[in-house]
Amino acid sequence: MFEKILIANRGEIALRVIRAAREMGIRTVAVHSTADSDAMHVRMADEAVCIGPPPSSASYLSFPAIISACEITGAQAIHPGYGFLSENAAFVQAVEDHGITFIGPTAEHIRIMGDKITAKETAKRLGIPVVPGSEGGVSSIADARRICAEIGYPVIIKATAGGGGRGMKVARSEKELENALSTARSEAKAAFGNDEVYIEKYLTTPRHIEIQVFGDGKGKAVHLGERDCSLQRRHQKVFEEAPGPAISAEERAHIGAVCANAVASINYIGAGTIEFLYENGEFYFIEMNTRLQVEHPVTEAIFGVDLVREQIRVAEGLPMSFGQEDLVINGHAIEVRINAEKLPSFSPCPGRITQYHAPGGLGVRMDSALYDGYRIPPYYDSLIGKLIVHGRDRPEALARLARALSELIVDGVDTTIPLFHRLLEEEAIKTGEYNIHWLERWLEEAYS
Ligand code: MV4
Repeated sequence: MFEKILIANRGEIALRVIRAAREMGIRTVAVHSTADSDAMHVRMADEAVCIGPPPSSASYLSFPAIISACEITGAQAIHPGYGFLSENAAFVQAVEDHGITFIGPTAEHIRIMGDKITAKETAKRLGIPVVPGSEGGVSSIADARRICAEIGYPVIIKATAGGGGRGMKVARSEKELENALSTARSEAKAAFGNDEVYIEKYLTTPRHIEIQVFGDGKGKAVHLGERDCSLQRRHQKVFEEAPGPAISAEERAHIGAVCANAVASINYIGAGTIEFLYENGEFYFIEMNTRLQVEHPVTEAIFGVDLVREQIRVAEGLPMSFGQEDLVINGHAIEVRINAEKLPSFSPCPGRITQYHAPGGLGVRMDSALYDGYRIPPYYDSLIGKLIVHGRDRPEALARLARALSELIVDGVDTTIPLFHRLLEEEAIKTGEYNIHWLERWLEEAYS
């Protein structure tokens, strides 16, 4: 049993991990930059170690600083949260080389899924449905023309080293192909130092549906249904819900079993998310995330499980505390991301929080590291809280969200809270009839 773990992260996710550890009787070590000396995760952990100056590259991303903090405090394991080092295979390797347990998947699984072509090949081999397209990277324009003639236009060109929407180009016809290919290549080279690209059939109006999986690393795995995360702005999720309003119980059971079997067969350990585009009743794999995700609380709400606790358990070699038969959906959950951003530009808005009041009551969870007087530093991302609501059904969750938002006070900086008040008035949100393009189109109208 771990006696002490280190959390290599900050903000709400650091608190999330500290909370799970404390309930398990495990002591916690926070790490922080000099910009975060007053942060809540530093106060809430049992111990804290300053690991460097404000830029993440010199603190939250520094292998030697974090590994030294482990050695100084005697922490036996590291939880990476999300972002930062959570999907860095070289970090996992370094941690293990120092005899420390990484609370997450193996370096090898992270590496496979980090390369989008290898990820897709692996998914296909494991029986997961993928988007039609090139087998691996595309080398020549002739190659590209042949593939696109086969799959039909429109097509999308993606960077092998990409992800999160960067380095993608759509070609609507053969005329546009050559240009799209060379632009995608040079953008990929500039952004990732790797100009390899691959081609897929472009799906015009899909939903983003992701399946939560969890493995014990010993050939056992389960799925915890899907989340619909279609409401995004510039590849940043804004509003997430579970279950997906467009997914039937039969579809869930089928794609869920496919995903659980796939990760079981590779002895996957811990939490993972298999991302799909969903259109006309079909699922198409796009990527796998080998970490706990920001939006994991909606899944926790409807299944009544603690995913961080399970991550810690399996990292210790303990079995998962549930099997597939124990995982029954109860109601509906929605998360909205509260960012310190000024609308309509969504430009970051760091500064001092003059007043913070979290909503409460039945079915309300506020994951945030804010407090009265806290100064949001300008160095990190703008997520300052997640409001998660749970109801017996979707209408109840929506009503609860409106009620909870009306109680939430974040003064001193601009936030995305007003956006959600407006969003909840929309018919498409009430009915759940939206896709990956809906939010950007609505923002153009609503904020013009
Ligand atoms: C696509 C696509 C349409 N067709 N792939 C964007 C981020 C990356 N994870 C995958 N992305 C997309 N891949 C094919 N074959 C459309 C998108 C996409 C998108 C996906 C999910 C959520 C929001 C999106 C917004 C624009 C484009």
